[in-house]
Amino acid sequence: LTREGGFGWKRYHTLDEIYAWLEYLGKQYPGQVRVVDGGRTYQGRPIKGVVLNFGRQTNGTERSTVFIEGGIHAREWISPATVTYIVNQFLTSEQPEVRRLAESYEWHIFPSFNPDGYVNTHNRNRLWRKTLSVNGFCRGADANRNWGYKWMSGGASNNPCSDTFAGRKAFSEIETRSMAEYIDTVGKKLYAYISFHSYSQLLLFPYGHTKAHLDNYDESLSIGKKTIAALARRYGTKYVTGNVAETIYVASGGSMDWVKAKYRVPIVFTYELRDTGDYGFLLPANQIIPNAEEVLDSLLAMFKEARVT
Ligand code: ING
Ligand code: ZN
Repeated sequence: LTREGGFGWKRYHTLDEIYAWLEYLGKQYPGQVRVVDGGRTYQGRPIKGVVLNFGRQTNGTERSTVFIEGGIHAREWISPATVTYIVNQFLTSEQPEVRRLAESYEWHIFPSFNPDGYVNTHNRNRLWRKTLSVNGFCRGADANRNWGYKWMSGGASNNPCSDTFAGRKAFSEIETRSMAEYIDTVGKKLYAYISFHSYSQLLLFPYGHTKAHLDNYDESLSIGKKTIAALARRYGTKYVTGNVAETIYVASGGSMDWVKAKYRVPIVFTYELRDTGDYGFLLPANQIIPNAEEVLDSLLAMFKEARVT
């Protein structure tokens, strides 16, 4: 086994490989890594994550927890790959800035919010997006339209066969319901919530149901600009930042909007990772590492800029 436990970021991994690696980390770093179960999926799989805590948080405020969400959409493979890369860097990097970031917070990190869907993209349909619940003749709800804030108020479908089907009701999906319950256990401590999607090279912040500039819009925009500037520095990759509704489209029932509205978390962003459409969801595996490197650069800047409490 290498330092990463034989895992690596030269190819995309299956759910089983990701889960085996998380368990390996729990054994390898018993003082820093706790493997946690966020709940079960429709097909009975666990939603596994890790809690990283290096035991000397310097953030010093009530809000000393960061939540990272990956893979809520099954086909966006670069998302779980980026999230596992970040976990590995937090555990193994010797760069002072990375160490400082890792050790300043308690991290709750879930590489795949949609394990059934992810398995489906490996076994049957590479471009599957939704969960796999049965809804009449069609399967699955869009797990990023199913959260209970402004549910079904734009950019979501009531047709079970649509890729943006919002579900029969808010939190109809066991995946969103159980992850919301998990987030409730840390909600008041959250300093930041970061979610990873692909593709389009955007750094989005709330809200998706309205173009209005709500909560700490100005501050989010200013942090967003500095974050994408840092991202571009390494390889020149250009991102655009702004709220969801103005920057891509109106979309309601997303996880980050629910977290922002319920807990007034200061730093809430969704990355739309590489690329801008040449490969789209089928981003070649040789881009996993450069993509993740520039994202980690950008996170260092984001948390340096973020001085709100
Ligand atoms: N994009 C996101 C989607 O769910 C998004 C954009 C982010 C919408 C946050 C709402 C809230 O449509 C992709 N590519 O899935
Ligand atoms: Zn997505």
